[in-house]
Amino acid sequence: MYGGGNTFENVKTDSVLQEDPKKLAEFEARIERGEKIEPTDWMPQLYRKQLIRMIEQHAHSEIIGALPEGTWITRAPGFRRKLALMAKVQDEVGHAQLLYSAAETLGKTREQMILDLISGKSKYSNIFNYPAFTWADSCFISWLVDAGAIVNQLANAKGSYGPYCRALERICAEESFHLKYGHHCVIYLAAGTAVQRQMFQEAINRWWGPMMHFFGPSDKISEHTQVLMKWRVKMATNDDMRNQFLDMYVPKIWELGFTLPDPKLAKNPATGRWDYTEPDWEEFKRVINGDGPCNKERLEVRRIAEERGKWVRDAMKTPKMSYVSPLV
Ligand code: FAQ
Repeated sequence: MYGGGNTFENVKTDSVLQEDPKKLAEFEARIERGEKIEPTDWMPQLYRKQLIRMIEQHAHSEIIGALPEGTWITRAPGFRRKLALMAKVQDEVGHAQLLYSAAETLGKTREQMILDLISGKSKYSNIFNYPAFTWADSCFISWLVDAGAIVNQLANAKGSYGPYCRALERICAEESFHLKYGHHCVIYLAAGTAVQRQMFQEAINRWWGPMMHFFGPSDKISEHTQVLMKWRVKMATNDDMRNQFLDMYVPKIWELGFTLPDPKLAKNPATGRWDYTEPDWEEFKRVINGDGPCNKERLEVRRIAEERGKWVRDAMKTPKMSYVSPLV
C-alpha cells in the first residue's frame, strides 16, 4: 500500500459499508450497464471524495503544467513556434478551467481548490516539478508528456462520471494538436545538427525518470486504483497505462535514433509487456510531497497570480453571487 494510507478493505469498512445497500447496489448496477453518473444522481460518499481528489489534482496539473513550457514562450526559436507554444500553453490553462468546473459539480468550490493547491495540501503531477532548462525540454513536454496525458485521458473519458468524461473528451481533442506540434518540434531537432540532436538526447535523459513516474506508482503499491477501477473512474491501471505509453512511443523515439536511459528497457516477447528498471519510487514520493527541484517555485508563481488576480475576481462578482453549493 502506497504512502501508508487506508487499505481498500478499511475504506470499505469505514465508508462504503455505511452506505444504503439498496442505493449502492443500484449505483453499481448503473455503472455496470455503462451509464454515466450525473451530479444530481445519488453516489457513495467515497465516489464523490475520490472524484474530487482526482479531478482537482488533474486541474492543478494542467495549470502548473503550463509553467515549464510557458517559460519558453519568450525564447521559442522563431515566430511560428512562439505562436504555437503560446496557443498550447493557453489551451492547458483552459483545460484546468474545464476540470475545475467538473470538480465543482461535486461540491468543492474553486476557491477552496486553489487555496489547497497553493497551501501544498493538494497534489499535482510530479512531472511539472522539474526545470525545462533548454528548448528541447519544452519539446519533450509537448510531445511525450502530452502523449502520456492522452493515453490516460482517452481511457478515462470512457469512465463513469459524466462531467469528467465530457471534459476529458474536449481536452483530448486539443491535446492531439499539442502532440502533433511536439512531434514536429522533435523531428526538427532530430533532423538538425549534431548539437540539436544532442540537446534532445539530453532532454530525454533528464525527463525519462519523471515520465515513468507520471503514470503513478506501480500497481503493487497504488492506493486508489482498486476502488477507482471498480467504479470505472480509472479505466486502466497505472502499469497498464505506462505499458501502453511505452508500446506507442518507445519505437517512435528509437526510430528517430535516440536512446533511452534504461538498459533493461525491452519488450518481453513472453509477456507482450515492457520490462524496465523499477522507477525510483522514493524520488517520486519526495517530489509529489513538495520536495522536488521546482515545487516551491511553481507554487509561489501560483500564489502570486492568485494574489494579483484577486481584485479582478472581486470586481466581477455581484454582491449576491455565490460559488457552487454542494449538490448532496
Ligand atoms: N503525480 O493510488 P495512486 C497533463 C499520487 S495532465 C503526482 O496510484 P491514483 C497535461 C496520488 O495522487 C497530468 N501525484 O493514485 C499537460 C496519490 O496521492 P493522494 C495529470 C501522483 O489517483 C501536458 C498517491 O500518489 N493527469 O500532463 C502521481 O489511483 C503537458 C497514490 O497513487 C491526471 O491527473 C503523479 N504522477 O492514480 C499539461 C489524470 N501519480 O491523492 C501541460 C487523472 C500518483 O492519495 C503540459 N489522474 N500520485 O495523496 C489519474 O489518472 C490518476 O490520479 C493517476 C494516479 C494515474 C495520476
